[in-house]
Amino acid sequence: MRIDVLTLFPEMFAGVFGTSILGKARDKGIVSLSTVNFRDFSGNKHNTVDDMPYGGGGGMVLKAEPIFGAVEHLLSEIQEEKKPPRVILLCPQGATFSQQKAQELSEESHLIFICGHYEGYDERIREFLVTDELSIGDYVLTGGEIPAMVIIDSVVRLLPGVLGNETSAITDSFSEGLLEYPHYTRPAEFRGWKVPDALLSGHHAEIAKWRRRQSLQRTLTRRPELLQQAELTPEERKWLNTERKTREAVKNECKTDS
Ligand code: 21W
Repeated sequence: MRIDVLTLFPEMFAGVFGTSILGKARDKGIVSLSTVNFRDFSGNKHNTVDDMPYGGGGGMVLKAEPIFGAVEHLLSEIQEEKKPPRVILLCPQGATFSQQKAQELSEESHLIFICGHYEGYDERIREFLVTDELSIGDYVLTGGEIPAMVIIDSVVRLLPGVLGNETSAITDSFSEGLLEYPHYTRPAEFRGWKVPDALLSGHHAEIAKWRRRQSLQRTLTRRPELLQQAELTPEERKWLNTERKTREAVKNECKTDS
């Protein structure tokens, strides 16, 4: 996979792209990670990339020329028979990024990310250049660089050969729609706190059953909305309903007590 990031702050990416799993994926040649400073494509002698908005009002707007110039420069480098890249604009009003989107993007061969920095974009960038608009959630950041890093991290780890243990990408939270069960390692007792007996039993079926129960319970308490999408057996749905009723009863008990 090839990934290019358009940014005014390429230095922000050096550490993230060179470290840990992303650094290894790059060293192995599974992904190429590059940045382009779109100021180099301003096309004017003062190298300006933004301007005042037509119609007035506050804030500055990123100009169309530098962004089109940088993207078209990248397109000119690739052979025409290749599938065209996804051109992804990071912006607060984009669709919220998710594991499903990570999966979808990991099947592409070329991604181009466009990062602005606390500014609006000239609407023609959205309309005539971009294929996707993404946000990472409902909070305000200073720019699209950190969101681009978040998305790239989650996409690259899904590429074949990136994770040592091939099963870990699949069994992680969200991939099967449930939160993970609790993990323990040695010692079996730490400051008097014991590891659950089921995990010490060595009985594989019992361990699997315990873990599945814990996953379901944990998802019910922390992220009940995930259960609507999760793949559950009829028995599991039934068990969750009794669990819900027990919790409801306990809650009502507390109300009458106070
Ligand atoms: C913050 C950009 C506020 C724009 C007109 C002129 C990308 C982000 C961002 C930012 C505004 C993401 C304006 C979650 C985020 C991002 C910076 C408002 C200012 N309008 N996901 N100037 N949160 N944020 N517009 O902040 O670029 S993905």
